[in-house]
Amino acid sequence: DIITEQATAAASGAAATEQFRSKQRAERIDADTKRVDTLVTELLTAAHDILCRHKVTYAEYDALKSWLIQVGEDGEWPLFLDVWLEHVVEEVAGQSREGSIEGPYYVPGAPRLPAEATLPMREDEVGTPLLFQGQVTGVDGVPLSGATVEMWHADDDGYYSQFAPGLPEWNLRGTVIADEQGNFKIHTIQPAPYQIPTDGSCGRLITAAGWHAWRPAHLHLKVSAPGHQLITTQLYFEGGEYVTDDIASAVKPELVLDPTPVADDSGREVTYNFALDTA
Ligand code: MBD
Ligand code: FE
Repeated sequence: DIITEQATAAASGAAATEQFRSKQRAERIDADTKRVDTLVTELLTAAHDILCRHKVTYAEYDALKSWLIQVGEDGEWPLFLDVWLEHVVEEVAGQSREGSIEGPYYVPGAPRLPAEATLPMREDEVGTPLLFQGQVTGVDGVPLSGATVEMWHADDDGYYSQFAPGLPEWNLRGTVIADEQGNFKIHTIQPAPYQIPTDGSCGRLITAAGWHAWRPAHLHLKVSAPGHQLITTQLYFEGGEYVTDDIASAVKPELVLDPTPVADDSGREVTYNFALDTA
């Protein structure tokens, strides 16, 4: 190919918006007038207070208006919300200490794979090979036969399949079915840090505010078993760039892996276990 399609914020935003619409959590919220009144009034009061305290001008108000309109046009609301707000929602939900945010790039229905498997990847997939292995048990330590470990992550260029052009549909995405003892061994490559697209509204905000645009390299996981609570989490790499300075504020110390080199130095491996609460 002479012309290679470039990754754009608008294309990845549109895909993330589409994904969100199709997988939106099933529970519908009943319009509770009191709750809506309380939350929206407090949000607006906080905004009014900022406008007053900083004497925000008409020019700044118009800049805000035009930026908000553009976020929607770029499809970047999922990105904006998951980077700057989801970590607090996750903390409040306080599901498990092992949990972390889902982010905008989860796609349900990745190919089902046996307990020891290699994630779908290109023949020439770049990156340090990584063996991620462990066991899924209940909090009581009882192995959960046939637990499901869904993993998805970016490639060595920081791109997610289905959200950047030119990648196979399920690249670096899989649904691994653990064995009778709840054990799994997932062969993949180590992802690279993820950069918020610089050519969209979120990128413009980051530049305008003088921030950096990076998340540390991470693996996304959803681990589940019948009768148990789902864990949605992310795992990071000890010493990796941005681990102490994640733009999405989603790193917790217990989520940082320290893989060791394998015997012939052909890659790295790490063991990480999951203990699921009963439903
Ligand atoms: C990501 O890859 C991600 O995991 C989050 C939370 C936000 C933006 C991009
Ligand atoms: Fe991610």
